[in-house]
Amino acid sequence: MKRLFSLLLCLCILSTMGLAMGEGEKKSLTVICPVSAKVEDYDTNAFILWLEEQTGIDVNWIQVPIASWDDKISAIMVSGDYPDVISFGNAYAGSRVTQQKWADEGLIIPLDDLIEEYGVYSKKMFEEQPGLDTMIALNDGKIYSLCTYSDIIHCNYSSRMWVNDTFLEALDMDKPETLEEFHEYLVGVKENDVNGNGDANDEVPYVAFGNWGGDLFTFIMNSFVHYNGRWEKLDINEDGEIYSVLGMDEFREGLKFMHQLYDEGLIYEGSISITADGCKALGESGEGYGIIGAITGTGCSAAITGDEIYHQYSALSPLEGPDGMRQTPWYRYVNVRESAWMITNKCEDTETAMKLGDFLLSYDSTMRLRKGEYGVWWREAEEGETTIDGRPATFVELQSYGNEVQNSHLDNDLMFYETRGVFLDDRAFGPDTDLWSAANLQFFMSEACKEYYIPYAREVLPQVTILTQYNDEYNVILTDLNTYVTEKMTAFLTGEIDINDDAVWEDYLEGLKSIGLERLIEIYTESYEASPLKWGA
Ligand SMILES: [Ca+2]
Ligand SMILES: [Ca+2]
Repeated sequence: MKRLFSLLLCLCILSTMGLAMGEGEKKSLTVICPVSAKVEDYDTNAFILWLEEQTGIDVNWIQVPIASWDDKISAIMVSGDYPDVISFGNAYAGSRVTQQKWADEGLIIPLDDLIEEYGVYSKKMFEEQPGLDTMIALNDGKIYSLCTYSDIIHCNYSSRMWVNDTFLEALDMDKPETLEEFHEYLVGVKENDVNGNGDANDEVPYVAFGNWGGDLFTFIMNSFVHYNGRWEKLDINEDGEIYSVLGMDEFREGLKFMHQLYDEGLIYEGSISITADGCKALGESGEGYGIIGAITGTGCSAAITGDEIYHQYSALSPLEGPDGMRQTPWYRYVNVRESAWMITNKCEDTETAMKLGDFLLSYDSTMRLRKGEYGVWWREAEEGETTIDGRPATFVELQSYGNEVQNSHLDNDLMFYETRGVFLDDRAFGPDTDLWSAANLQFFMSEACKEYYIPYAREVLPQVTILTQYNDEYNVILTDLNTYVTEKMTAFLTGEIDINDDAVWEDYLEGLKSIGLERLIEIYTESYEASPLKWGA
């Protein structure tokens, strides 16, 4: 039924487009977008060819390597010679601030009337995701860009820890539930030959690599304080007051604990600078024996995918701290990528620009954009094929992809509407039901979230748009603060400065003050009050 509905919608929009374009008249558009390093070339990409054929629109793609996007797009906008449509695709960091600026300057146009008149899939998305249209609106309440919606459960709960079950067994321990038990486990790994290779010193108790969700601090800090790991590290209490965790006694207690682990040789020293590849090399350095006792990271893929070693690891729930705190940050709004489809004031055919953007949000387009060619990378499920929880599946993945460069799908580029079902939940599970296999990595992470993290989730403060008049001031404080805090946290961790010394702590607090932490909170609070995004809504 769902399929039929989607097919009807598809026919409906195609006939509308055909009518609007007139007989034989080919529409054209110019679109600029950052291109993933995993995508070869839009001009020959299978998804793009399909898209242009389906819509009858000939698109001139201005492809910018994602690494140079920020510089390139700024220069193009300043030059005044910019195209019909700008998509920030997956280069969305800070894009809302930029979007607001361009809207204020009249470089991009409001889309509300165009959505009303031509929107099919955008309307459906806004209907299915209540509050999304309000959320992406700018300060004047109008929508200036369509967005990508990508509901990936492991992005919502990205602070995770993995422990080695074989080591736990060797130590005759259950999975740690408290910080104390976790400490006991790490000591056990350090002192004993838990991997059984005859060497008591080759195990690494705890390692982290500094990627998103995998940093050294976030998982453990959440046993002390509401720590979201984001740059501004602000939180909101039950009374709706916004505060910073950075000067709190509980935050200091967390740092003391981290320093203790470091001091006792339980944290891998290279954790501060290690890369994902470095972690993987470390995890695989045991020639068939597990090496790492505990590792943070979005998957444990970074260190322990591949062979049998992978099977030794499973997720660890948040740990209970000394005052009973036990939680994981819930990044509720991380699903939304703004600035994915902006129509500029240079665009003469706004109807075509709107219709193409709208079509990208359809099921058919999303599946091909994200998963690749139909029949090659995925197909519709047949009767009897079921999901991991036993429901009838919608689709079957025929090939999974990792970091290879390809030219069939667009990775995370451009714009799409990916519900949790489209991403994973409606996918057929099997025939390879080994959760630890590389092909099932998404299931592995998803199941871990459901079982180990969601029961302890606490929503983080929504990341709101800072009011335009405060932007520059805010960014200066934020950058200084982040540099300062990152440096201090590392110095406290290693003992370069003493976390147990009150005078040193006072000095650190003074530093926060002189950078302007109070002012940062003030600006954020005012912006939060003006924003449609509300914590706990
Ligand atoms: Ca050992
Ligand atoms: Ca050993």
